[in-house]
Amino acid sequence: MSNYNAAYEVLAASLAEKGLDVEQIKTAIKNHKIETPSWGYANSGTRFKAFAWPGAAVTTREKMDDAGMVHKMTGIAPTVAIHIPWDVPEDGDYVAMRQYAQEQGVDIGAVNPNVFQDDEYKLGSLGNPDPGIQEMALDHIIECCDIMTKVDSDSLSLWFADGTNYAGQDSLRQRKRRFERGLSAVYDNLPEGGRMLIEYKFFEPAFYSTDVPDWGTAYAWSLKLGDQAQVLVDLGHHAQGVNIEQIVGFLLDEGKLGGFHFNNRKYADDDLIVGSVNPYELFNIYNELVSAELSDEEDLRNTAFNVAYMIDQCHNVEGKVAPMIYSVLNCQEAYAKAQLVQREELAEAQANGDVLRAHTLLNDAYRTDVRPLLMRVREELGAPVDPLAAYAASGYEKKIRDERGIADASGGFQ
Ligand code: RM4
Ligand code: MN
Ligand code: MN
Repeated sequence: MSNYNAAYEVLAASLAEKGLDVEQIKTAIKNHKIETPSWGYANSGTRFKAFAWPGAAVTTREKMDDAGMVHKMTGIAPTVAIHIPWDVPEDGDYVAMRQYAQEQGVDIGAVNPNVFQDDEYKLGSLGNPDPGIQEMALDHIIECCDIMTKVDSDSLSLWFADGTNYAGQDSLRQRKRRFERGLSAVYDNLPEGGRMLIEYKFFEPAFYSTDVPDWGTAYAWSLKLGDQAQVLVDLGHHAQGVNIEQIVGFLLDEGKLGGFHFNNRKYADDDLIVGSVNPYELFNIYNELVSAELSDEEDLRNTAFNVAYMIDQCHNVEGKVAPMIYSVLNCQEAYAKAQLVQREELAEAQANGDVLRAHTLLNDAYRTDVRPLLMRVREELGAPVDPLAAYAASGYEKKIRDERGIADASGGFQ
C-alpha cells in the first residue's frame, strides 16, 4: 500500500483535467469529521442474544480509549457520542470524564438521554398516559441538558421508543400533545448555543404506532420549537425503497437537517456497517450534502457545514474497533466521491433535460477509485495510510483482549 503515489498522480491528473481542484478537495476531505458512538464499543446483540466479545469495552473510560484509537487510526473521528445512563461515569464526575476523553484525543459529542430502559417506560416516556412518568422522562432529559454543559457538548440527540401496540390503546392525538409539551419544556432548558436533534423511526419497539414516526413529524415539531431544533436522519429508520437523499435535500433546503445516524439497513434497524449494503445510496446522500456545501447560498452552506455526522451502530459478529474504523472510512470515501461530481456540467445537463448525461456524470464520480486520494489525505493528516492494517499491526486488539477479558453479556429473550 505504501507505493500508492503513482496511482495518486494519475488520479490527480485526471481530476485536474476535469476541472476539479484537487487541493481544495483534499482540504474538504480532511475537514469532514465523523462521530463514533460509545455504545458501539460495548457488548451488543440482537433481540435474541447479546454476545460477549473478547475485549469489548465495559466502562466509559474503556469506551473513550476505543474512540481515541479510532480517531488515531483515521484522523477524522475526533468526537464520541454518549448515552445517559449507559455512560454515567463510575464516579459521577462528568468533567473528569470529558478530560479523560480529551487525554485520549477525543471530545464528547452528542448527549443521548435514554428514556426507554426503565420499567416505568413500558407505555412510553414523554408520550406516556401517566403524568408522573412524563415528568420522570422530562427530568432525565433536562438533566442531560446540564450534562451537555459539563461535557462541553452542543447537541442533545433525542430518540424515543414511544408508541402503542394496539389500536385503541391510547389516544393518538393526546400522545402528540404530550410530546409537544415535553419537547417544548426540553427546548427551554437547552444550554445556550446548544441544539436539539429529533430522530424519527417508523417502527419498533412499538408496532401499531410510533410517536415520532417520520421526518415530517420531526420537521413539524422542530419548526414549532424554533431554530435550535433540527431533524436527525438515521439511515436505518425508513421503509424499504424510501429515497433518503430526497429527505436530506428537503431538510437541507429548509435549514432543518441537524444530523445523521449512519448505519446500513438491510432488513430492520441499525447494526450493519454504513455503506456495506448500499454504497450508492450513501454516495447519493453525500452528493446532496456536498452540493449544499458548495452552494453559493450562505444559509445552505451553513446548514450543511453544521450537520453532525454520527455513526449509530453496534457490531455483533465482526469485532468492535476495527468495524468502527471501517465505517468511518466508508463515510469518508462516499464524501470524497461526492466531491468529484462535475457540478457545472451536471447543472447544465439537468437544465437541458439531458437525463443520461446527468446520470452518467454522477456515476463517473461514484465509480472513481478514490483510494489513492484518501491515502494521500491520510498521509498529510499524519494518520496511517492504511488504517485497518495499522490497527491490526498496533497490538491494541490483543492488549484490550488481555486486559479486559470477556465481559458478561446479557439481554435478549430470557
Ligand atoms: C434506536 C435509535 C437510537 C439509538 C437506539 C439505541 O433505534 O437509532 O438512535 O440510540 O436505537
Ligand atoms: Mn439512531
Ligand atoms: Mn436505530
